[in-house]
Amino acid sequence: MSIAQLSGMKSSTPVIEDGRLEPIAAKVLAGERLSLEDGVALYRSPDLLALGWLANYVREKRHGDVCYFNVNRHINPTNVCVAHCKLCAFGRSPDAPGAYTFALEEIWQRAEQGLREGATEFHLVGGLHPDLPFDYFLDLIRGLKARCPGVHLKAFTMVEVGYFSRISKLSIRDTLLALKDAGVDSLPGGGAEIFHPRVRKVICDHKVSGQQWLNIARTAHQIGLRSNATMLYGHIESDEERVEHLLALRALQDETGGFVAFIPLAFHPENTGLAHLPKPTGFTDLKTMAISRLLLDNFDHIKAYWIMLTPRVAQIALRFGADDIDGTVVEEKIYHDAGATTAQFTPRAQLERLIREAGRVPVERDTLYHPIDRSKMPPPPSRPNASLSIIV
Ligand code: V47
Repeated sequence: MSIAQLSGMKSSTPVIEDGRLEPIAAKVLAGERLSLEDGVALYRSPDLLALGWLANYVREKRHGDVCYFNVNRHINPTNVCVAHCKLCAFGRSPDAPGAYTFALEEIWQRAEQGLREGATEFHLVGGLHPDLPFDYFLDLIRGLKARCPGVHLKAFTMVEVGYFSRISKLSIRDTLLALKDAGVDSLPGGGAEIFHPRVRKVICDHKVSGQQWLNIARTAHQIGLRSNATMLYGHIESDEERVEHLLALRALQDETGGFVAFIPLAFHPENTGLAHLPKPTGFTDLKTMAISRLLLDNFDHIKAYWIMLTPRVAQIALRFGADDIDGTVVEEKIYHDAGATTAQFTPRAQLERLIREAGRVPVERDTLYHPIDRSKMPPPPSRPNASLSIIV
């Protein structure tokens, strides 16, 4: 049976080649929730075009042709990290070559540069430093808010929050309240990896558990801090473990409604403790994007992070379920330490071109997906002899 028959749409819509997908397609078209078994069947199917069609159907029902992007800047205060996760090429011991920790002034200067470039969001994540006190991070945030009051601070993963709670001896709730009070506006989605303990034991043994990650996210949402969520795929996880991960996020979203966007993250093995593993392929990237859109029926946004997917695959993902291509980024370390060959910065004109050529309508957004109208905003501050004004 064709999807056209199932949906009553024009016969030019594609045919499902893999008959096992037909009952799942019928559920999607009827707006019914998919199960664990459905998710695994989607992963096991080679019928990428049918999957993409279904994900695109759901995506267009929610967002039409709109595709979001933002003007942001990533800042990684330190790469010194006690966790030594096998999956990571970014973290270093304090005395290892390439280890760095920015002085607060350096971070604030980077942020002020970001402000001049028109950034509406700073994305701050870093290592679990053995010596920096929690106050360093609170001062960092207070200083950013004082210097760039209009910029949204999306800062610190659930893993960092768990670590801050340990070193400050505050409860998770009080740690989050202190961060919020200092000026954190929301949390990024990193550190989720794959929740299953079998996988975590191998790829990130010393991090918070999957259950702890979910509990920290729950507490953040309860005190009014929204967050993103991620899944790191393409290493040692099984299809079932991927789908269980997605369904755990869906269950928490049912409870709190606090997740803003989901970002599937493709594993980059170079320079990691898992460098012997092959990189996930484009097929897996697009499948994971589509399956995420189909399973996460209570998430508004699915992001195709161009740094990780490459701009080419991210662009195609805009027709496989994604409604967001992330932002200008400017300076990226986590993926580039792990062998990413993408640029670190994509100007907004290029993001808009990628979106338009995929037949979508680019809409600049803030972190919480409110559209931004630059004509109604004050121009970004300029500095005499500023070396670059690259974005707006
Ligand atoms: O937490 C680390 C992952 C995450 C590798 O919330 C790796 O808007 C692949 O979370 N290969 C950081 N992945 C990135 C992240 C993110 C990115 C963009 C937007 C948002 C958002 C969040 O990257 C880490 C970890 O899960 N990671 N090392 C690696 N070798």
